[in-house]
Amino acid sequence: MHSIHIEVSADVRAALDAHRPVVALESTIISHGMPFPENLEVALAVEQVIRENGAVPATIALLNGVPHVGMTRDQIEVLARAGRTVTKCSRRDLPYVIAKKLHGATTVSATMELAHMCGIEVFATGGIGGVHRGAETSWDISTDLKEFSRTPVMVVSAGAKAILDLPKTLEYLETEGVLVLGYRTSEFPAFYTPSSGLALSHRADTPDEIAAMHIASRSLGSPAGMLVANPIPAEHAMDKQVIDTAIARALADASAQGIVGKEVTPFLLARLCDITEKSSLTANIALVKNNARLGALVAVSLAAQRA
Ligand code: PSU
Ligand code: MN
Repeated sequence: MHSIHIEVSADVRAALDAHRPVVALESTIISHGMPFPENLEVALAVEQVIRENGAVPATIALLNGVPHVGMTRDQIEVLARAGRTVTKCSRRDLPYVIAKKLHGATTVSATMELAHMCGIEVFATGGIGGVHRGAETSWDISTDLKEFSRTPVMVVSAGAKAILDLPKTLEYLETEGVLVLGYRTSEFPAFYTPSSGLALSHRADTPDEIAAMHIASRSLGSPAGMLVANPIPAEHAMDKQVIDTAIARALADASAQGIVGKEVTPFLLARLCDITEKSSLTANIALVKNNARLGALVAVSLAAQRA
């Protein structure tokens, strides 16, 4: 068993001890995914959506090297104001940030790992990392994808952004034995738009079905997590032409400026926000809340089915 100290907030601790529903939230979306002050407003609003739907939110980050699961408003504000100066922390970065006693904002992979260590099984976010376009030469494949194969946490997301190579991302997940479940859709959603044209093999139409599949996965003893792909609601979706053009420009800028490694995703997210004059941010906020709601409903169902 692990022996590292994790600072679990009192409300999250109480919920876990009583087997009540808890939903994990990541913090890179706060520090590196959105500008201040919208990032702070969204982080707090998303927690509220989870509470309104019957679960306890557990925002995860490292403060002075200590992993925190469940954070206060003031702690979230520290990350929101610090923005991209906080260390973006994927699984490989955790030992460094812990030993150096740094602040770290957790990506999907590190959030899954810390959530799992605390017994949290449901995690809601916006988009996951994936196989980048040009990966056949750059080898840029997010460690988020590998994490799904070894950590049994369900992640509710709006699919993956078309800054990525979506067909390769789905192929990678299939190779790693990860169930990708469309929620009320048979297509993989493309984050800002509800569809990518890529068919999914599996779908679910109710939170109960999703929870039952997670229970089945756990009862098989599978180490794998699950990706629940929840499309952006139609009324908040962006125009495909507008977002595709913005993505092409952002990718060209990244390439011209020689952006590589862990800087790629934050750079692209910030460029998209600028290029679209924040209309991408408005869509992003709507879909994160939508994912938080579904995450809470699934966590509630999971607790009920196990009771
Ligand atoms: N995609 C988004 N928004 C985000 C991220 C990805 O649409 O905020 C963040 C998540 O924290 C994700 C991380 O885990 O970026 C992936 O980074 P990379 O591509 O460097 O693995
Ligand atoms: Mn990468």
